[in-house]
Amino acid sequence: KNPVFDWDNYLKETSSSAAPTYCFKQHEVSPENEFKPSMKLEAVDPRNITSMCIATVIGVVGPRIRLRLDGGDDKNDFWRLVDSTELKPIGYTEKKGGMLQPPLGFRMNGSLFPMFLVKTLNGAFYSPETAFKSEPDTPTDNLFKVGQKLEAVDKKNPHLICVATIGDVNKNNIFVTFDGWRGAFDYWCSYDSRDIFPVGWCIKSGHPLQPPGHKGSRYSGGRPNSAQSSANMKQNFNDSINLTPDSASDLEAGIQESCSVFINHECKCGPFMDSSK
Ligand code: MLZ
Repeated sequence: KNPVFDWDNYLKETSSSAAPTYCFKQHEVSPENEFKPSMKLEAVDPRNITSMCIATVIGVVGPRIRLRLDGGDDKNDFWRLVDSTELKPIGYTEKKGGMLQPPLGFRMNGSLFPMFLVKTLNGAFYSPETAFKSEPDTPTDNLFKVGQKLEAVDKKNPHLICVATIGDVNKNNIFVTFDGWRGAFDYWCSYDSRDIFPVGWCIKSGHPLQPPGHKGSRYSGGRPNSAQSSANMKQNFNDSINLTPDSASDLEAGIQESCSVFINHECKCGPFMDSSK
């Protein structure tokens, strides 16, 4: 078991401060998690956000649940907070006059979906209405400041909530950088994202917190748009795949010339490629 991460000490060591709680779209006290594995509910399909699907609770950690869409595969599980507006009790969509949809990648012929629905819900363990908690208020403005610390979901490993720093602020967006990971997991998101939490949220909510990595601090908390950071990102990427500056520029030119590059979606592709494409 991991020892509890010592935020007080870390803030002192890094002479930084925590982003104030009023910056975040999170409840002061996390709601209770009443979901249990195998319970069913309705959830927005994360890969097709206009669809409401049937989902099954696969795991429960603190105020978060791990979900799998019924009729989909087991490679696209996702995590949601129990106070997410994307979660609804079984029956919600029909009551609203809508229709439940097969998940993206439904494993049967679409014409079989109505029958599949009946089967998957027959005798199922429905999540109780009380398990669905109301969403927190949205802060009226983006009040984050560069350098402030927070806890944030690692979108590439979404079961993890990790030690992070605000690397940049632009209008309604913030750049979340993960301490000690040289930029490999950093991302932009809206200031009212549900994936970011104040310092101390994990311990208060009974959720594990991943401590900083050991990959040096060259790129922790840096600004991604400055020439310096961009150079750092290239250097880090080259380091990570053992490229010399020469072979790196050949590779870069090659990537820009060719029409398509096929890459494994699990790869960390560095600054030149988007692994989601
Ligand atoms: N096993 C992975 C986890 C990295 C998680 C980083 N979180 C910011 C790795 O070591 O690459």
